[in-house]
Amino acid sequence: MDGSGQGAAIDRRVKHFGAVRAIDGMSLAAESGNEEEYPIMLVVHHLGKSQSERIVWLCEELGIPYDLKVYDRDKVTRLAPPEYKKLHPIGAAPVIHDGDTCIAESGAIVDYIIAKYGNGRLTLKPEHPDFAQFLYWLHFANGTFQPATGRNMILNRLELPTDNPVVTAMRDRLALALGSLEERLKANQFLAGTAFTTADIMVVFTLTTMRLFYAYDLKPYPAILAYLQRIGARPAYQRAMAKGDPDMTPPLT
Ligand SMILES: N[C@@H](CCC(=O)N[C@@H](CS)C(=O)NCC(=O)O)C(=O)O
Repeated sequence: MDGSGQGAAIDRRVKHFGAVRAIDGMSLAAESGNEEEYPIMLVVHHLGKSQSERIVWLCEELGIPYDLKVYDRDKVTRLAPPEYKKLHPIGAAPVIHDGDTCIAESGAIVDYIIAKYGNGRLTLKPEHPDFAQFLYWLHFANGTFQPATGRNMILNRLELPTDNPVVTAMRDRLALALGSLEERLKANQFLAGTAFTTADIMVVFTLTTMRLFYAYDLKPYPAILAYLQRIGARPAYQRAMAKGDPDMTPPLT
């Protein structure tokens, strides 16, 4: 290897991440015909049953090479183990490394990977008629929907009376979020419209795996359930779930 060009990039993957993973990454790049475009290998640190599944799924949708490191949650606290907490000062999943760069926060990581390796895929340009909708649902995921669900999860653990005004207000907020998703998906195949985008990748965790932590009912939302069937049929989603959480049946119903 001469220290420059593709040979150096391949060598680096082997050195950093081990031969088996490097071979996996190279074959993925070869399949997508993008070896030249992806000289750097990402490391996705996935905490079991967590929002980092979004990043595994994104990499699978894009067909980019990446090394997956899976960490189990602490059995008692269900939090990330100490080795995960050391990865980034925020101590929460997801975290990625891209060479010397380390970033956390799902939305930031999704935007980073799309900007660097997306080649215009899974996003919409400002000229696109659905651009505003795309941005809205992309940010709705962690700006409104996931916080609403998380607050209900915590309140549920406190076992407060069901008529407690805070409990009622938070349930109403979640119902409003689910109702707006239902209305959107009644009329559209995906959240941005006809195109599958990172808005879908951001929202789906809260509709699926999050229900293992707060088991809200999706039966009143047939359009959401039909959407989840479309998501579950995507080969990249299936691959991501099988790699990241092989013991979990994704909650799609
Ligand atoms: N807004 C953050 C949320 C990060 C977060 O709360 N991650 C959870 C997993 S879903 C976590 O790491 N929990 C374990 C812990 O806090 O130790 C993001 O989207 O990245």
